[in-house]
This record gives sequence, C-alpha cells and structure tokens, in this order.
Amino acid sequence: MTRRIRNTGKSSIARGRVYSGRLNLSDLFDSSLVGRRRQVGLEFNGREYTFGEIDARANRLANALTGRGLNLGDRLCVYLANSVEMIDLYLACVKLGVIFVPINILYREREMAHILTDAEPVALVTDADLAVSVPIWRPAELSAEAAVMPNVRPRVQLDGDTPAGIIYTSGTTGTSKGAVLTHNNFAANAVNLLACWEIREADRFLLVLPLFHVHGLGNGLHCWLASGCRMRLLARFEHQTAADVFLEFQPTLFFGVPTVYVRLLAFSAAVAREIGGFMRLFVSGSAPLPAQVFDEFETLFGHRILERYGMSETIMNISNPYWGERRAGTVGFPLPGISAKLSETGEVCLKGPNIFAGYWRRPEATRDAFADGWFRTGDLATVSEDGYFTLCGRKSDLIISGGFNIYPREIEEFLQEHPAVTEAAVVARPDKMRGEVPVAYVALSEAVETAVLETLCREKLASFKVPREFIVVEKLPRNAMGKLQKNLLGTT
Ligand code: MLC
Repeated sequence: MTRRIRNTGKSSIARGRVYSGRLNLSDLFDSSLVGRRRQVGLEFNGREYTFGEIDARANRLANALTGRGLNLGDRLCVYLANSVEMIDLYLACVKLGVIFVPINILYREREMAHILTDAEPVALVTDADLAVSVPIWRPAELSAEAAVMPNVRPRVQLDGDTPAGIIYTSGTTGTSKGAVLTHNNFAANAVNLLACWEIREADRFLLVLPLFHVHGLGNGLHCWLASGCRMRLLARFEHQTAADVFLEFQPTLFFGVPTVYVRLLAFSAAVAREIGGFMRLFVSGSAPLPAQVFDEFETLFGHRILERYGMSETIMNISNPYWGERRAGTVGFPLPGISAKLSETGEVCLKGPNIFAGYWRRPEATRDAFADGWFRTGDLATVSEDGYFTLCGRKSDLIISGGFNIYPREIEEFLQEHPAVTEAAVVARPDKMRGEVPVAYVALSEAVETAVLETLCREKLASFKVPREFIVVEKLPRNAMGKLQKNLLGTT
C-alpha cells in the first residue's frame, strides 16, 4: 500500500520531506479493531465488547459526527467519566482526524471556561448540567444517532503529524495552555511501551485511571488497542472495592499513580500475595513514588513496581527497565528513540518522536518551551554514574496531589478575588496518601471565617485543588525586592 504525503503537506514539502514515515493511530489500532475483531477486547460495567463491536461503534459514531458537521482538524471537547461512550468518542475522533480535547471530570465551570474559549470546539460532549458558551451534545443522543448509521470506515486521509488531542496543562504563569499531541506522538509512545514493558495480547489489563489525562489515555487506552489485550475499564479507582476487582478479574497488567499504590498497601497479606501471583507488571507514574512505598509494596505483593517518568507535553520519556534492576526512587533510563540530557541548571531536556507539536495557538509559549530544539521539561534531575535518572525537584512551584497537577497561582488568584483577602500564597504540604496537598496562607483586610473561603473553593474549584488548611497571617514574607518567599512558609 502506498501512502500519500501528509495532509499538512505544505510544510513537509517545503522541508523536502515527501513521506513522513510516521504512524497514525487509526492504522495502529486496526491491528486489534480489525485484526482481532472477534476477540473480546473490553469489559466495562459487566458487559463484554469484541474489538469488532468497538470498531463498529466508533465507525457509526464517526459517521454521526460527520453528519453533525465535524471535519478533520475540528476540536471536540469531552467532559465524561470513563465509559464505553468515551472510548467511542475518542476512536471516532481518531478516525476522523478530529482533535479530541478531554477535560478533567473534576473541573468546575470556572475551570472549564478557558479551555472552551481557547480550544474553540464545535461542541462539548457531557451529561452534566453546565452553563457554558459552546453547544452541548449529550452522549445518549449521539449514541442513538450512531446506532442507525452504517458501519462504514470514514474515508479520511490521516498522517502521523495530524493532531490527535489537545491536553490542557495549567501553566505557572497565566492561563492554561493546550499541549497538541499528534497521532505520531501517541503512536510512538504506545509502540515504545509495548516493546519495553512487553505488553502482549495475552495480557489482562485493569485500567482505573481517568481517560482525560495522558496516563490513562496515552498509556492505558493506547497500549490496550495497540497490543490487543483484554482490558477491564473502571469508571474510576475506588479503594474500597479494589481488592475484589483484582481478585475477580485477575489482571496481569496495572498502571497507577502513587496514591493508588498507597491504597493497595492496605490489602491483607493473603490477598496481596494472591494478586502478586497472577500479576505480571505494576507501573507507577504521574508523581514521585516514595521509596518506602516501593519497598513495602515489594514485601506485600512480591513485585517491584516499575516507575517511569512522563508529562502531558511528551507522554513517556524515561522508564525503569522491565528486565534489569528497577531502582527505587529513580525513573530509570531514556526510552528508545528519546534523547534526554540535563541542562546546566539540572533541568531535564528532551528530544524524540514523543515530544508534542507545541501549545495550541501559543507560538511564544511554544518557543519558550524549547532551547536549541530540546524540550525543557521544567523538572530537575540527577543522573547516576550508571545512567539512572532521579527526579529531584521542579523549576516551578507545581503541586502534585494524587497524580493531579495543581498550579498554586490559580488558587491564589481565586482567593484574592474575595474582597477580604489581600494576599494569598498556596504551598505544598507533604501527605502520605496523596503525595502532596495544597495549603493556603492568607492575609485579610477584615475578619472572615476560613470556612467561608474553603466553601468558596469547594464550589468553584476541582476537589483536589481545595486547600486542606487555611492559615491566616498578617502578611506574607517577602524579600527586599518585594518578591514572595514561599520557602519561608511552613507546611507541616
Ligand atoms: C478523584 N476524585 C474523584 C475521582 N478521582 N471524583 C470523581 N471521579 C474521579 N475519577 C476525588 C474524590 O471526589 C475525592 O475528593 C478525592 O478525589 C479523593 O477520593 P478518594 O475516593 O479518597 O480517592 P483516592 O483513593 O484518594 O484516590 C484518588 C485517585 C485520584 C488516585 C483515584 O487522585 C486519581 O484518579 N488520580 C489519577 C490522576 C491521573 O491520572 N493523573 C495523570 C496525569 S498525566 P475530596 O473532595 O475528598 O478530595 C501525567 C503524566 C504522567 O501526570 O507521567 O503520567
């Protein structure tokens, strides 16, 4: 089969490249959706779906979306919990070359407003009641429309450089930016993980992470579809029922954030041993895995968790080895095809097929994110004599709680909107379960109960962003230049 030049052809021809040789997700997923069409691929809510059914659902929905006017390059925002409908929508977008823009289901209207303006989507798919500025499409209506559409593959010429998704990552300065990830970014990542973590059709994969982030989407969903293994998807991780799910489904493969692994440490020794018996690989990422959790987990489950490092702009970069030593506290070695180096200040800089195409409509921010063609991650690291990378801090004051990123500035600005708050500073407090939690220091011009501030945050912000404590101070510590000295604010 010959391939045509990429559909963003102008620039590629200008650079003298006629055939990019890059992967598109639709072709990659066909190995399962078409090649394994009779096999059961998915379990969700007690129902099984063959790959063929999943493919047909996506084809039908793609045709319904085309009927609603969606075309290559359009954006579709999706605000849904993990579900078959979310998979349908994602795959329909992949097939059409429509850019999938998932929104964290914990976000409130205020937090979504910027994404909806910035991404300029044709619509927002949600079953929530929201007052937003774009048309809302209901998943049930779309499914009904799709059901009467033909199971015909959309005829869209896709290319590796076609954008597949925009993942919004809040910035340390200003409003959040959309990281544009191409088909090839995602495909290169999936192929790498399949090879490095030996993910096979024979695996049984338990996916509990949300599909709106690259961990659940780019690693979870894509490794499933690229490998053709059987996946059980949960609407969300619930620690109360997790042991039963493990014992019943008997997975071999599991991805979690550190908070999830801390929760699994509560399993009884007998249950943990039984799970350890059928499991092949536990992977952790999205936040640092404490060495103590790594050790306790090994004692209990008999498995050394494989820790790896990634981010929305790059998907996966560095990983402990599958065979070889998985060293606690480190993230291992650069994945194949990815170059990693430390800048003079110790910042991890990266090159590779996984690196995003830039920030959506932000040429300046995109330029700032790169130095001599290397993507600057903002994460600081050291490298051991024998090549293991260890993350040791961040250039920004980003807080990671339960694997969700929190930008203090967003909460600070929100608090300062209250007439009584003259100054606000949000810092991280170490937390055994969540890794870090936000704590707010506020200076007030008039008396106001901190409970009032907390309630306001609860109403308007995602639950993980709500400061766990509000500490009233007379004023915030600043240096002679007037610069806030967050390091002087105690967090314990
Ligand atoms: C969390 N909560 C949810 C939820 N997840 N609510 C609804 N749906 C979900 N999916 C809220 C709860 O309401 C609660 O709010 C709080 O989070 C904790 O809930 P819990 O039941 O006590 O859960 P817990 O056992 O602590 O586990 C939390 C968690 C969650 C691990 C399930 O933090 C989570 O899903 N984290 C995954 C984040 C993720 O996928 N990150 C990837 C980013 S990509 P309250 O009000 O009680 O606080 C990335 C790149 C890379 O970083 O390298 O991977």
